[in-house]
Amino acid sequence: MKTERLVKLQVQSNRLQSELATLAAFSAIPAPAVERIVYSHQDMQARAWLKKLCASAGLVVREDAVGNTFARWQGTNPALPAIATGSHIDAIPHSGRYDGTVGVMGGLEAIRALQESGFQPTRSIELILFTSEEPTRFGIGCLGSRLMSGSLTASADTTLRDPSDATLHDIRHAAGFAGDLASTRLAPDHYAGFVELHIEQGPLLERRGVPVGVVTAIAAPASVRIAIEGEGGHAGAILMPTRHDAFLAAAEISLALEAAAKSTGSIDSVATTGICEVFPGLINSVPSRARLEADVRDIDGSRRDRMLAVLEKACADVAQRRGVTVATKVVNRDDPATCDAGLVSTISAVCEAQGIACDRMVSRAYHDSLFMSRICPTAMIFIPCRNGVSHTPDEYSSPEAIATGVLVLAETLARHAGVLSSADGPYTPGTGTSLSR
Ligand code: HGY
Ligand code: MN
Ligand code: MN
Repeated sequence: MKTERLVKLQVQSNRLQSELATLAAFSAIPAPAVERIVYSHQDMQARAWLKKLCASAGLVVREDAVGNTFARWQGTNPALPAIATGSHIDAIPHSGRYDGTVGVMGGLEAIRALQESGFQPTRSIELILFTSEEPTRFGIGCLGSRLMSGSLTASADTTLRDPSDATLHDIRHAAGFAGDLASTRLAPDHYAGFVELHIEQGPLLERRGVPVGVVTAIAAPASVRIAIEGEGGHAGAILMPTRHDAFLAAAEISLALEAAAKSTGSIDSVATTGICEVFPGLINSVPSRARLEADVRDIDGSRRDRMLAVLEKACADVAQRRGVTVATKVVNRDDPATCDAGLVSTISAVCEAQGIACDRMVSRAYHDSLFMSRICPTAMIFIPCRNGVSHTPDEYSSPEAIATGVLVLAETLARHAGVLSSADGPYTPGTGTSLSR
């Protein structure tokens, strides 16, 4: 089979950098920090700006009932399932400008580079902006891709509430996204494949001096809400032996979770108590209530579940010993994902053809790819970020690193968007065959 690499693929790095800078400015807090909470004014401004950019690239744009946004480059055979790419633009408070946005703006740039190289896809190529990848507003990550993949049902419309106690239903309608939430669900054969470009959010690629990571698996995330009821009272009058201090119970539980993660025997086990609220939160009042939210992950689902079991036991022990009540609620407990071998081999083949070093690796962060893998062959391309830092204002990935990731993404998409002539029959992703133009 005649194969040739795409030539003349030019990533317009200056255009991409200026767009990343523009996107970063849609923020609720001043630079260099970024905050762009889903459906916020800044998020809606950024979405409007991005939709215009996609339209000016000749892409057909549509949004679903929760705001997942799809920008399609129609292929010559639109009946074929598209190959997709994309990521998220929502940003947690006090975060940086590259998490997610590199996958959205880089995906758009990959499409424009292919257009400008004269490539004509047979299978459509679609850019996806996923709604609410971060758990900040609704307490669960990957809201948009969970709904697309059926990992979350339409009941979320009323069960998910934000800190103001407004429902997802009311908030999305106020943002202009109407329609039945069930309509966000995509059929398993809707896409031929999905490839997400993302910063590594870890130090390995930079430490090894390798420009591209080919992700083979995505860690299994779980999050748990823990409510602790103790007894409050006067910080001076209540004697220590009679106290039922809710915060100290919370502290013991958090330390037990840390010990659970450190004692599994694997470096892939991680756990964080990222939220701790204390009531009444006054210096001279013994905490009567505390609320924790814990994030527990591992690349191995059963090892992750063992950590959850240790956490549950620690909650029961602390409740009994300290005379407090502890209620736990598992918000999500997701399986890990294995990336598609065909797409992984295509990305590796593209790197080889381009003379770009690449390493295979796991993703310790979760991504929308975790849920896209439930409905289509999925893989991820990682690029290095400085000191492995992410979710902070000094998150940084160089223009060169980003351009390299876009180049690899563009050619990977092209190899799966082209379909061999009818004599060869339609190309099915997973074989990793490169395609003639
Ligand atoms: O938390 C995560 O892994 C992702 O960055 N939301
Ligand atoms: Mn993130
Ligand atoms: Mn992300």
